[in-house]
Amino acid sequence: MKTKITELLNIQYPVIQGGMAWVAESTLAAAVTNAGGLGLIAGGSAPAGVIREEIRKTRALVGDKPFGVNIMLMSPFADELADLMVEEHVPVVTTGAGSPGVYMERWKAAGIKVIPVIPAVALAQRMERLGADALVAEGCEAGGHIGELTTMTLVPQVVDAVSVPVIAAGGIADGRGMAAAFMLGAEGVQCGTVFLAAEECQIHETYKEMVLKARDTGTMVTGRKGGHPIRSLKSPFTRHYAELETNGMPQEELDTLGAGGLRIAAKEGDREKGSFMAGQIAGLVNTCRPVKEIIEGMAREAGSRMKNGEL
Ligand code: TUI
Repeated sequence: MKTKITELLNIQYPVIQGGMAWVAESTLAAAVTNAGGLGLIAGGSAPAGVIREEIRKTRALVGDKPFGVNIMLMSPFADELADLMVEEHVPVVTTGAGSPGVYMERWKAAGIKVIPVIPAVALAQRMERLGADALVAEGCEAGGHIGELTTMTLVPQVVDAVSVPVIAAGGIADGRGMAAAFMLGAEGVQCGTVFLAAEECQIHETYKEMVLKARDTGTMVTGRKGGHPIRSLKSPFTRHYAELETNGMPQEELDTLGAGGLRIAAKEGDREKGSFMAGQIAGLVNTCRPVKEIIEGMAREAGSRMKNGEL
């Protein structure tokens, strides 16, 4: 399966695994890379030492095959992670939750492929001007920190506004979604939720079960008022958080509660205190499968649904 993205990243299938904080570590990233996609390690809010370990573990599992690191730009450790990317010769860096402008020149000079995740056209154009190699256009069906636009509306508008390849994200978990993304002009997909339910994903069993059991209406968005909207699975925690928000809890306290909640969800599986981030496509994800089966199934189905049978 050949697209500009497979050529750019030197991968077999144009499937990128989302850089999910507290979720995407070396085991999952290596499984995705070894299955022919691009596995990502999430920088999340971890310090450089932790991510250096994950990079080395991933390399031990994938050899020379490409992988990436996602840098969450709201992290207090974003600066040291930016340096780490250069020191460790990480082949691909994706960024989220902000603009990577200050790091771009250094990364490009080091030969790193830089792929910012963006939720709007103006940001896409800014990132292209800064030298982005490709963009992930992420619609608000996605889990975690989201923008305003849906994948259906965002992707074609970004595709028309830039000349670098566009990867679609938000609401894609099977070959139908992948084929639809291609019809909108995307050249690849980034998936998160479907990999939460992968056999190789190391999250707490409760988190996985919640994804597998979720229905179409099983997620909600909190944090809109404070300007950091987050989509997660409905739970006692999200309902409590929404109440605190309505009752006017200061944004800083809400942010602390939310950020800590993701670690609790992934590591402890505590429904009362955890923030179980997942996308709206969780309703379609009903089986726990090996990564290889997910990626190959998706590519096969997408190919057979497209007019010429080939992506
Ligand atoms: O980044 C994500 N999804 C995330 S990050 C995350 S961890 C977190 N925890 C607590 C609070 C906040 C985050 C969980 N999920 N997706 C990519 C994404 N990037 N979505 C939206 C954006 C984005 C937003 C603003 C990208 C750029 C941007 O730029 C603003 C500007 O003007 O610089």
